[in-house]
Amino acid sequence: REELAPAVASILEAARQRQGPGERVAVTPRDFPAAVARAEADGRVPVVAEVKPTSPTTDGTDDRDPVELAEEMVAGGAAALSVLTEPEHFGGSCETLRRVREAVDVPVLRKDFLLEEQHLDAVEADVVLLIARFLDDLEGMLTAARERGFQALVEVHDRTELRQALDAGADVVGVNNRDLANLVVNLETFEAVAPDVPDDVTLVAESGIAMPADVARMRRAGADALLVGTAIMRGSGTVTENTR
Ligand code: IGP
Repeated sequence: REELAPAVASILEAARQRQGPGERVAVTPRDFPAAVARAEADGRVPVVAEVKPTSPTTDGTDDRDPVELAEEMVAGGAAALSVLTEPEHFGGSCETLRRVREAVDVPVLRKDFLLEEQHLDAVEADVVLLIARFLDDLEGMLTAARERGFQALVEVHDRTELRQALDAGADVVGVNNRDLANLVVNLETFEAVAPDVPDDVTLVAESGIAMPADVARMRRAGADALLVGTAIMRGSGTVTENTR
């Protein structure tokens, strides 16, 4: 296997240890592609606003109430939300996700390092993140996610992973501008992968979107939606103010 940044290796190690609760969930999801299309039709840039208290590349932990933040993000126009549930490196929790999903009516993505089927059983969400790079059996996980009612955002970082995602049947694809091997962000990542994504796939640009020029750039390159964490957490929580 490839060399990974120590922080990422440690995240994966912790994720492998985690046990699912054993009880299979059955969700009726809020439709993510429809929420993206609705935002677009309303003249809003479709933003997936992320509740991320901390990360391996962030200083300190944001201890504001995640539910209040989530409500502000939705009031500010977010088409959907992403909530970190990884506890040790991102300050997330499944309980936070549950409370956020109860408080808002937009689709909520569960952001975590889900490596096995049993990890899908922890909590109800509308969309789960599946990171192609870390999943040997992506198709199996995609099927397992769908069996439970989830939609899946399959995250890729290059065209090889995109091919794997499409072959596995992904219909929502995220291109992570951050390379999980070294944690470096480069917006060219999205630009290199986007041309190979079929039109009927909902395409999300992830990470490193910090200002309006980045938004415009990702949109020009074909992003249907933008996943923004740090830039939104840093500000007051409203999308319009914080994608500046
Ligand atoms: C958000 P940023 O640079 O706006 O904070 O990035 C999101 O893309 C990032 O949190 C992320 C992530 C992940 C986190 C993308 N893929 C996988 C954990 C796991």
